[in-house]
Amino acid sequence: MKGWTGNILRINLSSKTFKRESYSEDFARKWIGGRGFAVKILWDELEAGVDPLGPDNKLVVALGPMAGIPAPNSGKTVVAAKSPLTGTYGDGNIGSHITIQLRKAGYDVIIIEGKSGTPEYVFIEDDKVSFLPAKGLWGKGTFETQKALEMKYGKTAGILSIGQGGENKVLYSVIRSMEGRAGGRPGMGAVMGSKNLKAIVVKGTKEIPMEDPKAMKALGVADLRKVGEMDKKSKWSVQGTNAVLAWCNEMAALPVRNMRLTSHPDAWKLDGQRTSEARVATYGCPHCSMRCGIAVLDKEGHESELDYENVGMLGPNLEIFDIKQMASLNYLCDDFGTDTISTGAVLAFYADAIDHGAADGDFKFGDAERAKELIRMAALRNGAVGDILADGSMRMARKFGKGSEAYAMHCKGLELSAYNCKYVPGQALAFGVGPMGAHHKEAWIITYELKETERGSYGRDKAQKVVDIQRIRTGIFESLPLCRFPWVELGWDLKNYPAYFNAATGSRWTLDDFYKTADRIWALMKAFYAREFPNLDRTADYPPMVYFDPANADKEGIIKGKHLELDKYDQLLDHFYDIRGWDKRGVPTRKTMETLGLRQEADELQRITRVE
Ligand code: PTT
Ligand code: SF4
Repeated sequence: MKGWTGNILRINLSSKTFKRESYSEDFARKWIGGRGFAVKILWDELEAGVDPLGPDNKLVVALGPMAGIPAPNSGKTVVAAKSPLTGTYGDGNIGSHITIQLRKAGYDVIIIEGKSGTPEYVFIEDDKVSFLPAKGLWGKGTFETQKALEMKYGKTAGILSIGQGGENKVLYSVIRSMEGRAGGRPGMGAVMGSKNLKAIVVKGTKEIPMEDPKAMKALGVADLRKVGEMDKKSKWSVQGTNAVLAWCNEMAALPVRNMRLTSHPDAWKLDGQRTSEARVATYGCPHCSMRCGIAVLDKEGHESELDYENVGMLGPNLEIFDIKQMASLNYLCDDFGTDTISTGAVLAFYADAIDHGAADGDFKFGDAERAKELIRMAALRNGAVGDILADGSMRMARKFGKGSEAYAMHCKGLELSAYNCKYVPGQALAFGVGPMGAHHKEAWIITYELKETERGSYGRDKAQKVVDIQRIRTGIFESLPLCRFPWVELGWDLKNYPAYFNAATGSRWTLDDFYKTADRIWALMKAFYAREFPNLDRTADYPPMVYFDPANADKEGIIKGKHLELDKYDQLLDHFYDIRGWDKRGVPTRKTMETLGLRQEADELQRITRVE
């Protein structure tokens, strides 16, 4: 087998043992790598109902045939587990030196099982694994942890670590790497913390296997240069992801005040031009020629790396428009290792629930100093307030009651990213149907929808577009895995990706092969959800109910009086299920699963819930 290492490293933290296992070429070609490997491994190895924060959950670090090879933006790693936030499959895609080092150590996958008795980190050096005490690291933030491990193992060592958020099992804690990378929104940091695992460090010395290394290197290096030239020409990385903020504000799609409002006159204070002007450093992932990590100084003088989601959720969504204060909230999330998107949503929901008399408390929109305290309290689970905030919006709403469930802005427990879908039905569908919850990484159709379609329409074309984008993102970018930005932001031709894959693996795949694999992965992700929640129905695929409430419609501006309509959303959902071959509850049918080569999985699912 060329292109893949064919090896999995299985580490058991309870017994302090490890073993190298191989996987077959059939497995590699059926699941590609990254998310594909992770969802299949977790489906096979986890019993339904397993405690996500117990020793029987497993953390999977998964790479694929493009990971770490010289090709545009190939420095990404998938981290996955059963999520403590949503109770189903969860993953994240993180830029890290671990992508390169793990492949050089001879592995495509690490499976971490069990739980260490005391805080530890693991050091993987080619075929050796050491279990080392995390004394001196446990209780520390991610910046200090990363620095200490870099001092010991070198700047290019592959390092994944957690902060106090993960240690204290904050349900939306992430895994961090390098200066400003973060991944695993649905609580992958908490899964590490529950295993008493502070960090994973990897160093490898072997060659990454490729069918024709010389040809692949020539192609990849030339293309990295071309992507860099396209970026310079388009100037995309001057503002990076935050270029979209001004557009969202103009289009009435910005999250403001717990997504109650869709634009704000002060939003310009945080837009791409302002964050770019405040830049003091630029960071990025390995193997990238369009680095997008813009760091600014926060109120306390720390470097804080900003992306659009961070700015949108910690700025306008909390009605905080002071760039330094917003950057302070972002820095704290990074240091504690808690997700910026969920943090912004949780705090906004808390302020909204207090406003509406559903919760007691003293937090108000716009209060940056109190927001800092609350982020700290959540990360440390300080007191009853810290504890409830650490559990995320869905559980907060269950506790608060009094109708607050309607405006807790999550789907399946995962908080919405920074696109306010008050009157954007296609993007609302993209959030609603995500088997992991509401994450723009699955399908970001908002620019297409607002630029190229009638905004308020619920046509089949929108459902088709959601499926098309899900196929591209999961089949190519989450599974090879690679960063999607050359394609999304610079228009780098998708046909380049089968060319890299074929050069690395000696295959003759076309884009359709990736899309078919993506459908298989998606069907299994939704089957995973159905196995965990056998009584599911289509309401699991609805966006927050406040979007359907006429009283929530904007009182002024370009979408004045507009809101989503439930009967029409149901029609859109029917189109989506029909295109995917899922039943009216949103469960893949037996025919669909069998066509995708998932007969065994359909049989297993049938033992737990109805498979039509
Ligand atoms: C990603 C999510 C995003 S998506 C952002 S900003 W974005 C937030 N970033 C956080 C952060 O920072 N610190 C923190 N404590 N929490 C954070 N949570 C949020 O996490 C990220 C980039 C970005 S920046 C995006 S869009 C793209 N995402 C990709 C993806 O999902 N898949 C893929 N194949 N390529 C992608 N390229 C881009 O990567 P999650 P990163 Mg990320 C500080 O992890 O869980 O997927 O959530 O990994 O290396 O930091 O790169 O406007
Ligand atoms: Fe990382 Fe940004 Fe480069 Fe993508 S574009 S690889 S997220 S630095």
